[in-house]
Amino acid sequence: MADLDWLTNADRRSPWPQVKAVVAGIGSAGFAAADALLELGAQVTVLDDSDSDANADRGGLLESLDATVRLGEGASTSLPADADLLIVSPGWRPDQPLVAQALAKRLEVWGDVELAWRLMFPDRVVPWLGITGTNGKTTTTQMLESMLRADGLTVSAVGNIGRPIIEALNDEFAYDVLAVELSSFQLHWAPSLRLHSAVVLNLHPDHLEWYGPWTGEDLAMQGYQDDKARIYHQVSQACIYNVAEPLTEEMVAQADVVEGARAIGFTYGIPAVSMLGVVDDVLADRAFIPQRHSSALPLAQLSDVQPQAPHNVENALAAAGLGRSFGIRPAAVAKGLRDLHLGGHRIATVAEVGGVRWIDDSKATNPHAANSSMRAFDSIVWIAGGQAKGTSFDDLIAAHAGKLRGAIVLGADRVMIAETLRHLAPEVPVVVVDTTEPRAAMTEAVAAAAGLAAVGDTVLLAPGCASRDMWTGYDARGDDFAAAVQALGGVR
Ligand code: UMA
Repeated sequence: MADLDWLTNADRRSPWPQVKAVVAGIGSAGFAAADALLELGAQVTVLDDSDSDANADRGGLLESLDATVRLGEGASTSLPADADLLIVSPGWRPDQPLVAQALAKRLEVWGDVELAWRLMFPDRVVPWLGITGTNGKTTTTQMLESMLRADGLTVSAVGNIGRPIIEALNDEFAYDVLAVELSSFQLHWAPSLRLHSAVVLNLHPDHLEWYGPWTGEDLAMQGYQDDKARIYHQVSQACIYNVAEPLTEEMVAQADVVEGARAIGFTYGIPAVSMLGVVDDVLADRAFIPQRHSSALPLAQLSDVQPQAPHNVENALAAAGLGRSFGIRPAAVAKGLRDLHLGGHRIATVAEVGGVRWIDDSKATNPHAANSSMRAFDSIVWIAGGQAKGTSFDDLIAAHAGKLRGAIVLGADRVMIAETLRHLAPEVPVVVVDTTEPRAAMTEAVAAAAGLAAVGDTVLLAPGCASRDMWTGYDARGDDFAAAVQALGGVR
């Protein structure tokens, strides 16, 4: 291996042609990373255990740029002996053989987000506003992007939301700012980020199956929490936390930030000094105004937030906090919220027939998100299930048992959820759908829900689980729900 000690501090100006880089994964993150490294002249090998058509297409493109590409079962079992650097796609765990080999050899191991941070053009360094948390990341990122745009700024929403950050860096025009959604995986593999401002929206068990195998089951939650907390590291302006979740404030207190960075809270209640919150029907800023000790500045009406559920108002306040830390005008917060057309499947009303509301919150892919949904309704027939990803449903069911009129469970972890319901909500009728063909299963679930719902009830698809055991994604699951509800006709 050549003497590449400089790699530890590498940036865009480094002598990349000397580097033999291995990229693990050829999904959107890996492809963007390999492409950027090839452009800088690095020698790139890309490995992926799947030779799907999409991967083969991307592989062909990279080969035409002189990359070496190995696809198919076993492709990632061993690290090329001459590798200097490993770039991992976000979902790769530290204990996977390829990654473990690189770590054992003390190679630099970065995610695509770390690479993007290092490869920013020195003459157009763009501030990053970062968003993480278990739930609400994508919505908050969309809200922030819309607010920044409403202020006349050139912005892109990037990261876990779908667009690799590295791709945006190579856009022809320079951005004023980036709205960056960061997952715990991305934060794990990105040790040098120094964000302008950042928020951890909330923290609840999720992705424990990613941590357990290398932290040990007992420390999985701690590992997840530590990675989320990394977002505050070296923040220069504002560390924004959720007043209702003291753990997020604690993370800020423990963070190593740039001197002068402020801790700013957001709350669904009345804001204290250095917080954003709600006063009557108004979202108000008591953080970014000189008179904050005596007054609050109105930013937007509650009705500007759609859907107007409490957790979504919290998302709007977090986005407003990030935007205000970057100096956007108050009016841009209201305009940004109004301009925003959120993606579907987030507490979307699908039908309202015979006094029963049918709500699609297929985006609720973990128990905490399902909890946010359930908080918004009083009398619920609940459709749940899918892949629970190692999480527990105990707290969720205990918290809402009193308002459940019935529950229908389907998907891979249906039995676990049904058993939890039997223990913690023994009065609630439970229907278990064993069918695994997605459409048929959802049709059965919807029919069972129609049988259990009475006037005044809400049938709520808030699965608390990922959808990939049966569907291609949460959107396909929500679409099947809507189709099955429509097919009921007069519903009830
Ligand atoms: N692979 C292997 N061997 C392994 C594991 C994976 O070869 O042991 C390969 C897979 O075959 C696949 C590739 O690695 O071809 C990884 O692809 P991917 O689909 O997992 O990832 P990307 O397409 O690169 O997308 C990633 C993020 N995916 C994950 O974090 C799992 C996307 O977040 C993100 O939008 C994208 O980068 C751009 O930044 C998605 C996600 O599900 C939405 N995120 C999780 C979440 O929100 O809960 C964290």
